[in-house]
Amino acid sequence: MSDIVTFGETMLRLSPPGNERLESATELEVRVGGAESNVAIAASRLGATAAWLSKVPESPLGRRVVSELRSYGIEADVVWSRHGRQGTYYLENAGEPRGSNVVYDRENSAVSTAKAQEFDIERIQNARVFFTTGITPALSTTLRETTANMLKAARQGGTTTAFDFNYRRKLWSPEEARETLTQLFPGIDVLVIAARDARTVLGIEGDPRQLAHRLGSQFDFTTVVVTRGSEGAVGWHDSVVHEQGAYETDTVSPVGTGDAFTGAFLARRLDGDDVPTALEYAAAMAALKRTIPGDAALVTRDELEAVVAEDGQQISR
Ligand code: KDG
Repeated sequence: MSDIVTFGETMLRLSPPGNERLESATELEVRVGGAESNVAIAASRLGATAAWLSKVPESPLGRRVVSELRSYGIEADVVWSRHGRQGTYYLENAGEPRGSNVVYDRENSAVSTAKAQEFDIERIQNARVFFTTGITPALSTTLRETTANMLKAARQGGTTTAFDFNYRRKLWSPEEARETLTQLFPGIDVLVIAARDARTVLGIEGDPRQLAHRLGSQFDFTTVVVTRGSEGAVGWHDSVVHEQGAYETDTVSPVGTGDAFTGAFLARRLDGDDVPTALEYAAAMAALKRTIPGDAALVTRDELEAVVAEDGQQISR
């Protein structure tokens, strides 16, 4: 039995060194990344047992993804497929004003055909938390149904369901995302949503405390966490709103910051923390992730404790 089971696509990530442009790069660094496995890794770094479910091509590329994730200590419980490809993304890194650029090459990936019945659903039903994101249903109509079925199965088994809204504008329009994701809301206990996504996709503007409260009461979530990047996060639970500032950090790589935050939040909640304490650890984990290249938050518990203990580093609360 795992504390947390996640489901989604993990891609190969190819990035030119430094600030090189993709169109002229002569080398590409290979890593792996995907929101749901990033969350599993972050949670496992804090002591949770974590499994990632997916469908992966039986190919050297698929094996690369799975073996790398296993090397980070999470269980990769995958359906190996003879059809479909390994999803890939290219990442150009640059400072402002260019910013970083993501190019997806993930159509017809093996996971896009994954059905709930291909997996051991008891794994989800025996877990304490089942987690997926709004990226998964954006990948195919099959995955829309699979995501809904997995959330339903989790609930039937008494497993807490957690979901990061994670709107990806390169995968679908705000209207499509709103229509699909709000249909999933009744099956979700813990919602994590960026204030930016609430604005773009749900059309909800304004104060993040009111936003968290409004989402929480309107859709019957147990917990809502609204993330605000460098402005921190707001958590709504038991009708009470808690505010958490962001920790100062020297950013080496922002990719995966939100996943590090969510993985830590879930792991600390599973450990018995109340929402404000879990938010504090999540914010510290997010800051530490930004100092680490790659998608995964390869943070130690001692590092996290040290950052939280140095309370003076917080820029706002
Ligand atoms: O959250 C980080 C993710 O964006 C990255 O790991 C890639 O999962 C990914 C996606 O679909 O964008």
